[in-house]
Amino acid sequence: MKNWIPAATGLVAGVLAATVFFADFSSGPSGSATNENANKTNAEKVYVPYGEHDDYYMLSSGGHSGQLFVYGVPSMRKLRTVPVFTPDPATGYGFDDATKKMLGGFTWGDFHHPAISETDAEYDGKFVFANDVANNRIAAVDLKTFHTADIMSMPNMGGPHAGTFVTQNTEYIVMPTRFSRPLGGDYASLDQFEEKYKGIVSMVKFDQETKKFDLGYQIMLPPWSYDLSDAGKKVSGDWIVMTTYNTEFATTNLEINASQNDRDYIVLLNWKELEKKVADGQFEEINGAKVIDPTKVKGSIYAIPVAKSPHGVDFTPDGTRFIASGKLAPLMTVFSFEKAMEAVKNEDFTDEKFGIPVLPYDKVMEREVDPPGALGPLHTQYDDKGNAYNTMFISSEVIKWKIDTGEVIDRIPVHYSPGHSSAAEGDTASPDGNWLVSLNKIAKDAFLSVGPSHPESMELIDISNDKMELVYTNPVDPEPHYAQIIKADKIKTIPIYEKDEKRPNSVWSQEDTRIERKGNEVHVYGIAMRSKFIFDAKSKRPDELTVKQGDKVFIHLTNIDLDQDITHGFGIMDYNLNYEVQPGQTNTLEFTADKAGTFPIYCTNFCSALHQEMSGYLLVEPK
Ligand code: CUK
Ligand code: CUA
Repeated sequence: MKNWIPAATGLVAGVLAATVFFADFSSGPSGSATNENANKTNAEKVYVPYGEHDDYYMLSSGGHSGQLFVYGVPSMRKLRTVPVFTPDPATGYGFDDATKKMLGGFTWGDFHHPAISETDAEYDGKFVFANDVANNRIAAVDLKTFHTADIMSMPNMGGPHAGTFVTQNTEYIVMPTRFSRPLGGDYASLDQFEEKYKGIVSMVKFDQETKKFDLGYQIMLPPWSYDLSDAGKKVSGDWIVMTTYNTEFATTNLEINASQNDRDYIVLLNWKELEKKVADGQFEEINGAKVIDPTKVKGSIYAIPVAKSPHGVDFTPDGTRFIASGKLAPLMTVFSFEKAMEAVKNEDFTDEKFGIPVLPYDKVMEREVDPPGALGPLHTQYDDKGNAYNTMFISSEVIKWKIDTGEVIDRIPVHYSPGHSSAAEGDTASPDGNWLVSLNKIAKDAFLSVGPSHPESMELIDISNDKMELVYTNPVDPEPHYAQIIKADKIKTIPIYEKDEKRPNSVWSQEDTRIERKGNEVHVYGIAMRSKFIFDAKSKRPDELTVKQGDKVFIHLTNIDLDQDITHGFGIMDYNLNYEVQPGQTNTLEFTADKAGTFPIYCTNFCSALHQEMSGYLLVEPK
C-alpha cells in the first residue's frame, strides 16, 4: 500500500494544509441526553480512573512485528503485546520447546487482520485468529490466557493477506491469498502466469477443545490477486466475498499494469456447498490439501464486476448487502445479496471466466456512493443506526453515510492516511455504535520526533452522535492494519494455570524435583517459586545444574506459585536463552550445552523482594 503514497503526496499535503486539526480537549457539552458521553469533555470521555477498567478490548494487528497489540478502549492505553508469529524474549516466546516448535524457525511474520471467534455472528471472546502474510501461516490466540495456542502453515498459498475472516459460527477461518503463485511454490516462468499461477483460498478448521488447526479444503482460483474478504451473516451466512485487483494478469509494474481495467471482480462463493462437494470427493489432493477447481467442479463460485482495483469488501451487519471500497475508483459500491442470489438462480450470467460465471453488474449493484473530493476508500465499518463508515486513504478522512440511501451524513479529517478503521463490535450482526478507531499510516508531527520514521497513529472517534468527534490520538508501533474492538466482559481470562499433577514433566513438590541422566541427555524436573529455583532438592546445592559439554539439556520447569501475576523467568548467561513460567505453568527449555564454562542462571521476571536472589548456576564441564 505504501507504494501508492508517492502518487498521493500532493493530495495528502493539500489535505494536511487545509485541515490541521487536533483533538479538542476543551470542547464543552455535546450530544443527546441518552448518550452517556453527553456533557463530558473529550478528556473525560477517554479518562478511565485508576481501579476502573476500559469498556472494550481492542485486539490490533501488529503488522510486520508479527505480534498482537492489545489496547483498552476508550482510554487507548496499551495493555500488552502478545507474541504470535515472532519470538519475544520478554515472555520467552519462541525459546521454550512448545512455542519454538510452533514458530517453525521463522523469526518474523506479517500479521494484518485479527478475527475474533464468533457464535451467531457475534464475537464470542474465546479466540482471536491471525494471518501471516509473509510466511503463509495462520495462528490462534486463546483469549483465556492471551497465549498463542496453535500456528499452522498452509500449503499452496501466496500470502494469506485477504484473511482473516471467520464464518458466523467459526465453522471456518477464511484465508485467501494475495499473490498468485504456482501451486506448492514450484518454479514456473512468469510468461506462464495465466495458466500456471493460481490464487488459493484456504478454508481452515479450528478445534476449540484440542486448540488445533486443520486445513479443511482449498479453492483454486484464477490469478486475479485477492484482497480483503468477508464472510456473510444471517441470510448470507453460507457465503464469502473477496475483492480482486489484478484481472489484468500483470506480472510487473503492478502499480500501472494492474490498474488498466475499469472493472475488476468481486468473487462470491458458497462455502457450505463447496464443503459438501469436498465431502463428495470432488477435489484433487495437491501437496496434502483437498483442492476444488472451478473449471472442473461447476457452481458455488461467481464473479461480479466492480470499480477498478478495489480494496475492502464488507457485509453489512444484517448480511443483506456487501459494500466494496474502490481504492483507485473513489467509490463505495453497495451490492444486494438478494439480487446476486436472483441472478444465480436465473443463471443470468454475462460471461464466464476460468469456469466462473460472471453476474450482471447493473442488476446486482444497488448504489454507487461517491462523496465529492473523497479519494482512496479502503474499508467499511458499521454502527447500530444503519450507517457505514469508510476510511479514505488519500483524502485522509472518515466518511459516515446511510447504507439505505447513500446520503453522506458527516466527514471528519484524520491524521493521516487511514487504512482500516475499527468500530466497537463492528464486524458483528450488532455493532455498538459508540466508538470508532481510525488506524492511520502517517502521524507527521503529531508527536515528539523519534527520528526520520514517525510513529503511526490511532485516533479515537466518538460516533454516538450524528456528528463524529475526534477525542484522542495515540502513537503506535509499526504497523497495525486492522483491529477488532470487543466488549470487555466477553473475554474471560483465567487467573492462573490450574495445578495438574498429571501434566507431563510437571513437578509440584520439592521432594519430587530431580535431575535424570539418559546417555547424553540430561532432564531437569524443577520448580520455580518465590524466590528460588529447585532443580534437585536432595542435592547439596539445589539450584546448581552441572552437565558435560555436548550434553542435550532439557529443563522442565513448573511455577508452583499459584498466585495471580507471579511469573518467573529463566535466563542463562551467554547462552542466548530466556523463557518464562506463568503461575501454575510448566514449560520446557531444550538446548545443547556446547560451551564449556560457568554460566549464571537468573529469574528475569521481577517476582518478589528477593527476586535478585532467585538465581543459580549452570556448570558445563569441558570435554
Ligand atoms: S490491508 Cu493494510 S490497510 Cu493488509 Cu487490511 Cu487495508
Ligand atoms: Cu522469580 Cu524473579
